[in-house]
Amino acid sequence: MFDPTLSRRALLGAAAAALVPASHMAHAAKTQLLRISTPAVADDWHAKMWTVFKEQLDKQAPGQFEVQINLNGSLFKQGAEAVALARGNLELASISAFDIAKVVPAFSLFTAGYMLRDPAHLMAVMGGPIGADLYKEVSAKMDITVLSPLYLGTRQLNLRQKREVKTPADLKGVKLRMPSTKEWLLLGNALGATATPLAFGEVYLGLKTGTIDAQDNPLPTTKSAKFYEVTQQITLTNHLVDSLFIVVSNKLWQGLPAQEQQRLKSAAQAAALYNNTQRMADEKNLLAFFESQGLRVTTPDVAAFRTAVHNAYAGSELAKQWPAGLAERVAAVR
Ligand code: KDO
Repeated sequence: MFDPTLSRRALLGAAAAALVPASHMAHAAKTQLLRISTPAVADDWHAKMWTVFKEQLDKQAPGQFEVQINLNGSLFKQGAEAVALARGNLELASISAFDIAKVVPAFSLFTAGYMLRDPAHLMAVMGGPIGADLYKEVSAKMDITVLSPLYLGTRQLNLRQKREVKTPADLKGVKLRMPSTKEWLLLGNALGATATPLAFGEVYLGLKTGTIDAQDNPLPTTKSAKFYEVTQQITLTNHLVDSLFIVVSNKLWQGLPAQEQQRLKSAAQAAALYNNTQRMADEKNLLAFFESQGLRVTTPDVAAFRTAVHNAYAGSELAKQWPAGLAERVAAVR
């Protein structure tokens, strides 16, 4: 229906816009859009960290950046972010070692089970000279710049039904959901299960309906994505100290003045620190929560899993692509 008040307001708005001084228009045009895409659910720490990122930028450079946070893979689906960044269709994302390994084979070392000891080891490796060298290769080959590594958590098995799981042999025939790349499938099979590819957004329903028997994720994600509602057991395999990398498109990065680069980097580091702190605290406390929800928490023979996984990787095509001595250098980092 025709609303005279609205139309008068609209006309006044248009008139006011026409009177905006040119200097202000120039300022408005300078605002840099930062599109972020992540498959993470709103409640997970690596989704919430982007608000920390945004708040820090808004404080340090008011009006300079427009930060647009897209969750649940709503802008780009899981795994598609790196290509979108390289093409300049996306400015920022948190991508995994698995995503990077598709283009930089050395990175697949960090997709291997039982390679990193704990979050401190991960951050020391990725924040030190090994990380710095690899990031140069990432920038050259993928057209993205790593602003900060972060800790996604230590991956644990989460089963739809209760089951005795002591060694990898006990997972024979278990359809263990993994993301779809060959590096992920290798990990799932190395654990003794039948790795079954499925996107993150479909895991809840897959567990509910029984198209898959299990999934593996760090405990904070098993909570935030509510997988505990449709599963009965958590088995503490600790098989992967998992990482993500906050990355920015070189199309944006290389055109930014040094001060703005510094602001983005510092906001990314603040976001990563927030994520890491919250996540590690959660990992200490969540088992009690899962038990209160009726899940059984079990401890398998981790040494048996470690040996089987190491053997599986030792004979793999993937390991042939690891630069000589890199695994030893990683292990020596304290
Ligand atoms: C997953 O699909 O299991 C995974 O944990 C893989 C990670 O690399 C990362 O993509 C993560 O999902 C998403 O960020 C959702 O938490």
